[in-house]
Amino acid sequence: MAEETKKVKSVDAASNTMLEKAEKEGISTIFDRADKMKACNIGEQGTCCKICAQGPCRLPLPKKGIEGEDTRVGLCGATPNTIAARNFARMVAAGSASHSDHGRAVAEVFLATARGEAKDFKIQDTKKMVAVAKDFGVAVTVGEGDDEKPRDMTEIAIELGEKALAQWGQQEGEVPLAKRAPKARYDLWKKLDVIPRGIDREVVELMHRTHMGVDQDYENIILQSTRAALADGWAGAMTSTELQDILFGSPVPVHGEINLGVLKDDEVNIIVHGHEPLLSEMLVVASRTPEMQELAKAKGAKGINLAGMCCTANEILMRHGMPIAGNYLQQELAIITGAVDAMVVDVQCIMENIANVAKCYHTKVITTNVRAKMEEPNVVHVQFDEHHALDNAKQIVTEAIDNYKNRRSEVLIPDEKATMVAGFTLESIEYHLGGSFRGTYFTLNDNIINGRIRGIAGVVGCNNARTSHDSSHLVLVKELLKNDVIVLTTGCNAMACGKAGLLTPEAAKEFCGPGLKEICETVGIPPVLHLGSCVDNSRILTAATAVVNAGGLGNDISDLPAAGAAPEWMSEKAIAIGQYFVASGVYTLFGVGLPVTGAPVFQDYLFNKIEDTFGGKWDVSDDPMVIAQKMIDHIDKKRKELGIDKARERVLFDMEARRQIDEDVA
Ligand code: NFS
Ligand code: SF4
Repeated sequence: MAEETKKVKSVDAASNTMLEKAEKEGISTIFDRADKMKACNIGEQGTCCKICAQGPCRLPLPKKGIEGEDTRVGLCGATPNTIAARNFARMVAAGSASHSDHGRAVAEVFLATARGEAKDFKIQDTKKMVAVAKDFGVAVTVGEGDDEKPRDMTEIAIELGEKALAQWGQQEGEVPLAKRAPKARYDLWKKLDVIPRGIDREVVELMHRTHMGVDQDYENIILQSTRAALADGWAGAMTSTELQDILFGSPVPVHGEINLGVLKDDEVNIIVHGHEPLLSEMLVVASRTPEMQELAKAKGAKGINLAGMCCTANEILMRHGMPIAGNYLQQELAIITGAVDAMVVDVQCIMENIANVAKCYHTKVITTNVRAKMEEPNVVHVQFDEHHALDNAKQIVTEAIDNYKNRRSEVLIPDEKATMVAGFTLESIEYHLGGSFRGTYFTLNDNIINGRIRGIAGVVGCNNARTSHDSSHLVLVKELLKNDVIVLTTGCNAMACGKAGLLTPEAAKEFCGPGLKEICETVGIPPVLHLGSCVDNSRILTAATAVVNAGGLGNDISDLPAAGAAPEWMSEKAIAIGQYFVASGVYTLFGVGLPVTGAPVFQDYLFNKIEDTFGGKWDVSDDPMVIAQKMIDHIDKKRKELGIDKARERVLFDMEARRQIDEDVA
């Protein structure tokens, strides 16, 4: 672990205030547990196999390293490479399953809405629906020639819903959105036979192949991992993004506020935490009804304050400008303020310990999804059902209002909150950077070609309690900006950037190199564009494709001066995302560490050889400055290959400048 990333628990002042309060009140948080429990050295290397009862077979690297032939094998003879590849593959399967099952839930609600069975929902963006319907092969007109006219919107919606949902159970052929990739990429996938046939099928096959005694060729395991990962990025997750936009409205840039300071002393605070925006959309509606507002006032509160946490937060921010209380590592800390009257959770990234922390305060934890229950007695379950969505939402808001009076002593809400602009999409980037009349990616490409923008970075992903909260995110993003690399962000990185003031147009002046600064100031955009939640990483894929299609920067995503990173990753979803980025041609760097070090041959495949196949590859460093440097070097290499490398000098940092950065984040 790089020293500077371990120095402090968090670089976020609001979080540190809450950690002090936690200590004073004797509350255990993930930050304390990370200090006390060391990660397992063998698991960290990726070479612990526990897929059958003859194991766990543990194959750590010898202390002295491998001398001569590597003779390590498990009971069945599995090599470290097979074991690490299987473990890696199962992370891809779980990650892909998580995003995709979210997508399935969205598709089901979409279809129910189209059929008029989910009365509280209404399709918001019919223009986008028509565009997406075409990609799914749904007819959008009827009649021919002079008789051709637009098809009935309800019919389009129902057929789109059916076709979208059919992707999960599809057994042969291809998932429809794979064709959205640049032609060269699509052809490559076709040649390699990695285009997903159906979403569930690829995850099931990957689980089968990694069962005891099946696939024993790490390259072959990674091919199927690729197919499962593409079933996430270009099918399950992409479908979530598209149908959420159609159903709830495509985001446009909005102002919002972020950090624990958005909680209010004198209002009912409800935090929605998790990932699926289905219920939270309804909670937005419910909390704004006069009925609920009056009830809150009758119980002594000035109003109802709905704030988000983790990706659910990104969803309601993007579409409604609702405030965000914090990212992944702040979920316990929000409760410790003593001001959260209800924490409403759906699925994914919900720490089991929030129920324990809630016991020490008055906070009511409410689970809402049958897939994600908690056994603690202080947790209430209100099952979300799309057919009664508004009633469910009102019931939850009422629970929170009733709980307002139960706040115990010492409420402490940190002062910190930052303003930000979020809600960028494929479509809105086109609008901002292309102008409303031209409306294409040409202008962006021009500015990449002329060197004002050096390249594009996607910086995404989680927080991880093994590193200093938000630190690597910020060091990396600031370093990229200084070097004129525009940053696209999602997930918990987006929130880290928001808290640090990087999601404002004004940030350009302070943080960017001269070229990027000029562009951001002319166009009036922040240098870091917030594209949404983690399923919205699909927006990065479609934006990269739009850049390829606008011309002048090669024929494929792998030709672009672009790179991706997840400096504080922790979730299996991040591995699925990483693999679909690599398979889409992106150089992808992870922080913290990757569980492959115990299998040097397999590691070399992921970090080097795989590039010959996909034009993208994995890399790792726990030092965000090293990640930045590698991304910039890669961007420069691609610029050179494209013949647009003239007059670009990397800003070199002397020790003084670097020390300054460390002080800034500490
Ligand atoms: Ni992404 Fe979002 Fe955050 Fe990581 Fe979890 S909230 S889906 S998985 S921790 S970025
Ligand atoms: Fe051990 Fe092989 Fe069983 Fe894995 S599959 S636990 S290596 S015997």
